[in-house]
Amino acid sequence: MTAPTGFTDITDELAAQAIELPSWAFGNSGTRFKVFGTPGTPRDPFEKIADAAKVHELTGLAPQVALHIPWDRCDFEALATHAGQLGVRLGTVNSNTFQDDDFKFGALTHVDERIRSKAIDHHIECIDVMDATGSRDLKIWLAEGSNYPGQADMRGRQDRLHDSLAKIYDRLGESQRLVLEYKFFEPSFYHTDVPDWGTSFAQVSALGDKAKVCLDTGHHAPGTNIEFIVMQLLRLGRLGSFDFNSRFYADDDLMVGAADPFQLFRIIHEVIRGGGLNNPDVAFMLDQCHNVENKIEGQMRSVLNVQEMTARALLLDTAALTAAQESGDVIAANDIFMDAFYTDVRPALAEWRTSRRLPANPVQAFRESGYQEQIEAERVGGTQAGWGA
Ligand code: LRH
Ligand code: MN
Ligand code: MN
Repeated sequence: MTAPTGFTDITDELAAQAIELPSWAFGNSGTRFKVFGTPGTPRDPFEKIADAAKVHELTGLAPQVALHIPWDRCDFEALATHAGQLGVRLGTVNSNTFQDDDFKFGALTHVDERIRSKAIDHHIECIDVMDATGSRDLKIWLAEGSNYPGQADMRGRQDRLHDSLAKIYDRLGESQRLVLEYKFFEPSFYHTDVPDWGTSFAQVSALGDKAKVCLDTGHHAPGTNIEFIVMQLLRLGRLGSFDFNSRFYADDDLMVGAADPFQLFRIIHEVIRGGGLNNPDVAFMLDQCHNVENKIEGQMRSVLNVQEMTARALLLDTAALTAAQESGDVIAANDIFMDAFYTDVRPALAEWRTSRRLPANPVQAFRESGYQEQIEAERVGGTQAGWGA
């Protein structure tokens, strides 16, 4: 089996790659129509970490796990110790202001000072959790907005958002960060208070250097050139993290690289171009739900998809591409770009994994490991990801 030209030159970058898994991907999830229960589903955060550690053990790609508060509320020091014993670390802490009746008309943007304080306090609690777990990033996604024109004072809400975020920002430790995630719709359908990268950028820029933007790939209108946004945020030094997933229609939260591998390739190309690959300032996270597929396998498939598209993007002949671009040779430039995308790196990656004492085929190794049978026998009454809780 011959590896693609240049494969040996990219193995250091591949070895350094680290992707953060979401704890909620291991819980039961579904749509507003039905949440399917799955045998073996974790009953608590400790079991979610165990499943995440299995993904890392078999792929070598996922050393960190993101938490969601309140879904993962527990003894966080014990959880961090448990994670360490299983060879992983606790990562980003996600706040949640979307499941409390008080926040029906807003949380950080609410007109009522009492409600805003409650929402700010929740974020302070999340930073307390970060202190206990040693996590660096607080990720804020807000479900706030309105459904009808005239329902809300959009401008007033923007001002209140700034005031609330500034209070949260002030509580961050020296090496902690805040990442603000945008989303153009849902659960609000007319306006969202942080709908796009520009709003997130404006809000985080007004806070300070420890505030960055989180880009969730499923949070854009269909047809959006997401790699352009990646390029721009890296250029501006404000890309803090990715929530990777893929989508056909809306915020589908499907396995990254499943719906549109070419888009993932294009995004990673811009990450590399902008110096964001294996750069600690840019966290690679997954934000997915596995409604019908096996959750551990779904997470494995996802990190392997990211790895595959990273390898292809690293193999791009950038010198030839630049020459073609600068000489105005449109066809040659596009050919060079597509050559990298069409390179099948799977056999080379399988061989390289074996050389690092990882299974050539991690999903098959998982199926042969007996882990799924073991958790199905041991865990009775698994919990939902939090969506239906
Ligand atoms: C919102 C979102 C956000 C939440 C997660 C569960 O759609 O992407 O990141 O924290 O889903
Ligand atoms: Mn997200
Ligand atoms: Mn989402």
